[in-house]
Order: sequence, then structure tokens, then C-alpha cells
Amino acid sequence: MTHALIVIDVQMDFCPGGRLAVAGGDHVVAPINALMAGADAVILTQDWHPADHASFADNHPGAAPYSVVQMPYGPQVLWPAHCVTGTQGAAFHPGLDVGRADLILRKGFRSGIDSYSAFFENDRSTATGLAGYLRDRGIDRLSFAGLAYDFCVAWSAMDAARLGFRAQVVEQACRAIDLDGSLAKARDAMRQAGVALV
Ligand code: VGL
Ligand code: ZN
Repeated sequence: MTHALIVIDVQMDFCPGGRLAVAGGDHVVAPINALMAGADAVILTQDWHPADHASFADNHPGAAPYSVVQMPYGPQVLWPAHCVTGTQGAAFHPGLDVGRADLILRKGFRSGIDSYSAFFENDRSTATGLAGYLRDRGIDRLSFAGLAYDFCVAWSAMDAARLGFRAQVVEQACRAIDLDGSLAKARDAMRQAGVALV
């Protein structure tokens, strides 16, 4: 079995002081760097939004951050603006061993659609190309870590299981946003989907 570590969105805007800070977000850096040693391949994802992105509350006059709107592809949480292309907030945490990565996959780069999962945009059908990349390299076992546990990590791991990869989430190397019970919901949904939580 060939094993890849998929590191989700360890970026400044998801760390303390960032625009969509996740409590303890910077604490994932050391355990993730340690996990890299045991992986055959390391892939980093990078949330990468244009300033006019449809997931930003600022781009919906009158809408509050963390409210939910209906988009053509389904419900969408409106986030504070974050990970805007080319900004410091979109940069990886400086402690992350970026040099170890074989691939950096950017997602959420289309103005009109968000992409929580590393595999599919939020319409659940537009592929990012990651599944093909992994299959072409003969990678069948995936470990996930990073930010945020209950959004981009969970959606990525569930898609991986659905696509037939053996998927596990390393919980101590993740931190959650926990919006309206989203942490407990994500944990249940991942178990249902056949994702191992370790
Ligand atoms: C994420 C909300 C918006 C994440 C990204 O990385 O979990 N969450 N964009
Ligand atoms: Zn985002």
C-alpha cells in the first residue's frame, strides 16, 4: 500500500490572529511535520479565493458572517473573507514543512463556488483532479490532518472514502471551527462514511 498524508489548509488565516481563526490552529503544525516522516507522499491543500468570492459575507450586502444562504449548488455558510489569493493570510503557516510536499493543490479559486473538499467543489460534482493524481501514482491509503476538522478535513476524508481510498483522520493533528454543533456532526458523518478516526 502506498500512503499519502494530505494536509488541509494549514494557512495563516485559519491560525490565531487570522481572518477565520480556528482555536489552536497553529498547534497542528508540529504533529503534521512529524506525520510527514511516515508518509510515502505529502500533499498540501491551500484555500485560495478571489476577493469577490461568493462564500464571503462581505459580498452579500446585509448578510451576517456565519449565516447560511442558498447558492445554485445548495446551502453555503457565509464566512469572513479569508485566504484571498496572494495575501499573507493565504500563506502556509511558516512552521509547516512545505519543502516536503510533492503537490500543492489550490481550491476555491472560482468566484461563484466554494470548495471544502480537496476532491470536489461544493456542487459535489466538479472535480479538482486530486483523485486522478493519487490513482496515477498508485496511492491507495490516505491520512488527513489540518484545518478545519469539521469542514475541509471532514469533507475531504468522506469524499476519499466514497471514492474507494482507505481514509483516516489523525484527530490530534486537526482543530475544529465547531459552528452549531458541526464538530460532533462531522465526527458522526465520517464514521458513517467509513473514515477511521485515529
Ligand atoms: C475552510 C471554511 C471556509 C476550511 C475553508 O479549511 O475548513 N472552512 N473555507
Ligand atoms: Zn475558504
